[in-house]
Amino acid sequence: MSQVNEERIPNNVHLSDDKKLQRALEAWQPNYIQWWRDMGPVGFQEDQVFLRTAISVEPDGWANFDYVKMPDYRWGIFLADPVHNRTIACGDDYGKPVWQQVPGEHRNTLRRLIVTQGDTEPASVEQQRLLGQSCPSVYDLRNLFQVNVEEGRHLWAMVYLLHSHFGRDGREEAEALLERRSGDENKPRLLGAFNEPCTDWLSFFMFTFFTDRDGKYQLLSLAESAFDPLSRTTRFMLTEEAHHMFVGETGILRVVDRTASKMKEHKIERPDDVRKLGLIDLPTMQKYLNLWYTLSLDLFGGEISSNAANYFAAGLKGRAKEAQYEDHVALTGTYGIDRIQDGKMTHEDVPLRNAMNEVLRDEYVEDAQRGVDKWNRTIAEHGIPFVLKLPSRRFHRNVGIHANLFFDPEGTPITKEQYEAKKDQWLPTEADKTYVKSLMTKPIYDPKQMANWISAPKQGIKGRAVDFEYVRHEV
Ligand code: BYC
Repeated sequence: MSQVNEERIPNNVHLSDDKKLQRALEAWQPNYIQWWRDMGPVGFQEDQVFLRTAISVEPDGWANFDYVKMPDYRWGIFLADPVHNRTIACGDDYGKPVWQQVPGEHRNTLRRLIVTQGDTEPASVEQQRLLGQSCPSVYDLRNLFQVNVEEGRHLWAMVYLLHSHFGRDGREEAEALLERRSGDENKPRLLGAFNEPCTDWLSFFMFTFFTDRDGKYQLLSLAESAFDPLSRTTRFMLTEEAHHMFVGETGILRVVDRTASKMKEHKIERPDDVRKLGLIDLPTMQKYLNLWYTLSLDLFGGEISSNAANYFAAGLKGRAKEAQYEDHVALTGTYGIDRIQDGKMTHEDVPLRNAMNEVLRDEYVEDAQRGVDKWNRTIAEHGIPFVLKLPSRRFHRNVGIHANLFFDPEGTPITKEQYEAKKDQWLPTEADKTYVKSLMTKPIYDPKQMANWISAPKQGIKGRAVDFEYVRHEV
């Protein structure tokens, strides 16, 4: 193991050269571990888990796979290598050199963006802390913990920036990141979706597919930041994020595959008959999809946003893969938005900068559709006439111009009464949640077994078999 990794906090940022910063982070570390023990996965803390740990940013050797007890995980600080002569990717200062330090005029805004990003990471661990108690297999249990420890590392990534660039208020924000709690009325997490319960595995797979994908797009957008340390840290976070979305995409694929194959085998179509076999029926999956997709759409912020315009103008956030666009200043274009005004659907052309949240959401929707298409191909391969659909982005929104209005999943405006009357067909009901949870009351800790409601994965992790003992759990 390299010298770097023998330090108390593994890093590639020469932490030992800055004793003050090193001491401050080493003082935060025990509080973080305490938070992990209090709010991380319930149980399993003394088990050996086969986990990937980031050890460098080298493309062909960045991770080490081995058994580790979660509280001993080596959470480290890794920034992607600097890009030589990197210049500002967008906005008013397009083409000027990027900043290695935070400019005074952007200090508050940058701190807020970093805190918002940082807040989602522990929030998701808190949301998922009970899932180990109902896992469908040891393979899935390990993937859950992999996601959890890496969200913990992403918190470290943001806390490093707060400590190294924002002085005392940065340190205070780092403490506050360990104090807010997902779903707590008095000290909730900052963004809506991160206060929603995620206590069954269908929700977990939807979350890692839809909500982690918001993470991907927000990180892509922050990777374009003129504040170079933020760009470098988010670029490396994206490497880990890919696995989280894989967990969601393949998780749902396996649920869909299991249900559709059994529907074919038993020649059944009615959801009740599917449930009699202990499987998750496709209309219920559609409801969970509707919920997590729309909660995740909210995470992009308002469609028309002066915040987004200011971030772009200042070069704090760009569009995903900003280089793919021709005009990086975006002062002239407009973006067409359909919205209800005075009770009527109207069309509005918004200055492009103010629509940057919507531009990012467009890319997200397209990417999400690609995964849904895969699920549908699997359903079709079994000859089942059912298609999962992304609902309209106006449906069930709590943030932006469609919030507090009523639309059906096709995006057609309806009355509150019509919405209330149909809501149970579109979103999971208490009865649906109870049913889904009833399938997961007995966790599977035997590596040779898989829950009835999900197919086995095609392959295991890092060349290991699917039934490898990914978690050595003492029952
Ligand atoms: N819930 O102009 P607006 C991830 C607030 S996920 C509650 O519309 P803006 C991960 C907003 O703060 C990625 N409040 O929005 C995934 C503002 O408040 P003020 C996380 C919300 O500012 C899975 C007001 O509404 N990263 O990494 O353009 C597992 C009007 O704001 C919400 C980031 O989010 C909401 N959903 O955009 C683990 C990146 N949305 O100013 C991890 C950093 C908006 O009126 N954050 N508000 O007090 C940002 O870039 C922006 O803050 C947002 C909002 C895109 C979130």
